[in-house]
Amino acid sequence: MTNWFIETLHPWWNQGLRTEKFLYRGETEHQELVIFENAKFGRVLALDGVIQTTEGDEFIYHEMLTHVPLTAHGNAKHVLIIGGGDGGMAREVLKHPEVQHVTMVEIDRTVVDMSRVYLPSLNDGAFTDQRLEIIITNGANYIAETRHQFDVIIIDSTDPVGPGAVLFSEEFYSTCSRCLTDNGILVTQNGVPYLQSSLITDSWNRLRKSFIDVYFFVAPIPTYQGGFMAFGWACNHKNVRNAELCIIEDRFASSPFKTQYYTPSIHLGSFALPKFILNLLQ
Ligand code: SPD
Repeated sequence: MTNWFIETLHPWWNQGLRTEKFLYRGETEHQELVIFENAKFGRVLALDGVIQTTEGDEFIYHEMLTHVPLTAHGNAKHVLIIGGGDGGMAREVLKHPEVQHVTMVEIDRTVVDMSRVYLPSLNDGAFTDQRLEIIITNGANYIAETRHQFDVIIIDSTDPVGPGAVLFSEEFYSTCSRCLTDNGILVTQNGVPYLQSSLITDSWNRLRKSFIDVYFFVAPIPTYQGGFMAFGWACNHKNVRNAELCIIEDRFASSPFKTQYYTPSIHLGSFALPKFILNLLQ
């Protein structure tokens, strides 16, 4: 008999991935965690029935949410990741030699532990890097209480349901703004605009209350079905986003690491938004 994992994120459109084998299935303190194998995408991690990452296409998401802000900043020494329990975001951030310290605040210890066991290519050594500090707590509480300031804050969240909802709130964005250094950049996962149009409109309105420059950039990630995924960009300086291609190219050339999706041209091009997405910024 063929088994399928049916993702039921959207009320009118389901996505099915064939399950060759289940590696883990259980209720954590916060959510239902499932890890299984699929012949095309490799190992797949889902939370509360929603696909979070797959070995096959995770590189697009993790590269874009790290190399775009870090290369645009140019000298990010202190980076905060909210979420990121699978380790993919930390892996990409730590490719930047200028980064001195990464704080990863993940609410669910079991996601970190099971990703370490069943998805080792996601962190690929990041979990033993001396520059990484993992804190298990609620990201919104952490940011409200911390006295640290960060050059880049990356919100590697789930969709805005359950424990992830607070990470899309006006209050959370305002606290992030206070925790950024002068040229600091906040980036967020903002859903797939074609299917989750209210996410981008809501974040657009909420982020602009706390930041001078707010915009979005996009990338297509196959298992986040429905076309482009949008990533939020928020900064208190306008010129950080508008760095010229030659500057991004020079910075990228001086960092000797490999990518599978990110290039300086993709970096700039990802800010060119299709009209139907621009129409949502109102
Ligand atoms: N619709 C699912 C969006 C999931 C985004 N978060 C993924 C976490 C990967 N590190």
